[in-house]
Amino acid sequence: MDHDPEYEEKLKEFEARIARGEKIEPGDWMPEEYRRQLIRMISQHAHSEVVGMLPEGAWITRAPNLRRKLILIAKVQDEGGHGQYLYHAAETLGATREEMIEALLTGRAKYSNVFNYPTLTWADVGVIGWLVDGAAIKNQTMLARCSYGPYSRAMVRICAEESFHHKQGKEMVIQYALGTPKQKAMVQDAINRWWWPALMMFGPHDTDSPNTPVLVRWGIKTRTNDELRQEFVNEMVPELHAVGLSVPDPDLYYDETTGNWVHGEIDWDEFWRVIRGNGPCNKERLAARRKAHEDGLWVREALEAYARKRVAGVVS
Ligand code: BYC
Repeated sequence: MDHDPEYEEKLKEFEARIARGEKIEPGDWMPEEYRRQLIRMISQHAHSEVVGMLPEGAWITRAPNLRRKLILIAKVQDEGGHGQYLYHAAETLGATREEMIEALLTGRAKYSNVFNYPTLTWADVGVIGWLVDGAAIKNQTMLARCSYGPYSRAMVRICAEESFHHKQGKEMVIQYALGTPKQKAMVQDAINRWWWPALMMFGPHDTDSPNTPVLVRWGIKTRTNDELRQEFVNEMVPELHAVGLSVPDPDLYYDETTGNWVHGEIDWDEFWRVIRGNGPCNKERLAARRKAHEDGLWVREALEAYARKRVAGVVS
């Protein structure tokens, strides 16, 4: 394929379009590897949204007041909606919903490492909003400018909703950090447990990231894993310090020459263990998704029956 002149010509034009900042749309010519990479990334992203509903969803019935409960219900519902936009974006590339869901439910597909940890206290809900959604927004703001039209447009809408999630989490964390000693201890404990998984969300270091070069070449990623992680750490550390919270990293220091907060070593063994299915909650998360899928069978069957009747002209 590399030496096929016709392919080379198409590839050149495709890359020129990306260089001009044009969006690639579903029917347009694209290299198979571009399609494969996008299906991989978008479907994993969709799975992350629907699995990501579970850790916070567990606290809906235990929210401390009606205002917090309403916010949390809206947030969890938004994540389900994000999953929908993303599955649709992947479908425009030829992936079917059935095969994507099957890959998730059988444990073949990856989804974000961060959702395989338990939510032990109410403060986790605030910390997920501030740290986890904060990390997600960093990455997704970049993806809103990606070269594939349907993914980039889905991201614009998702980022708008995520920024609400981020703000409600930040408001909650600040309130508890400045609250009673018990509230402050609870929120610090949540920061201590979520800090490292949030840093891992950006993916392995650039030197260990096999997909980054091709994703950057074709404008899917415009920043690398390490660049985004550094930007996140630089923003988060002063904000946490400002409200009297600490970062659970004894090696963290401020480098005057680069202006960066330099973090200590990430436990990559833990990262690989979690994303290969052996984190603290992987089995529980997949069991919950399987149950939801089975419980929803009657809805899918009813919709199919209705669609058949419409085609037959029995209902309008
Ligand atoms: N978790 O070559 P690399 C949310 C995998 S949800 C799991 O650097 P890439 C929210 C990676 O897939 C937001 N796996 O990969 C929802 C690859 O394996 P494969 C989720 C990870 O793609 C509910 C291998 O490691 N956001 O906001 O260049 C409630 C090597 O990595 C992770 C997205 O999904 C990880 N963290 O870069 C609250 C954004 N990192 O596939 C909030 C879209 C790496 O080759 N995705 N791996 O077998 C991306 O931007 C990129 O895929 C990543 C990784 C930056 C995550």
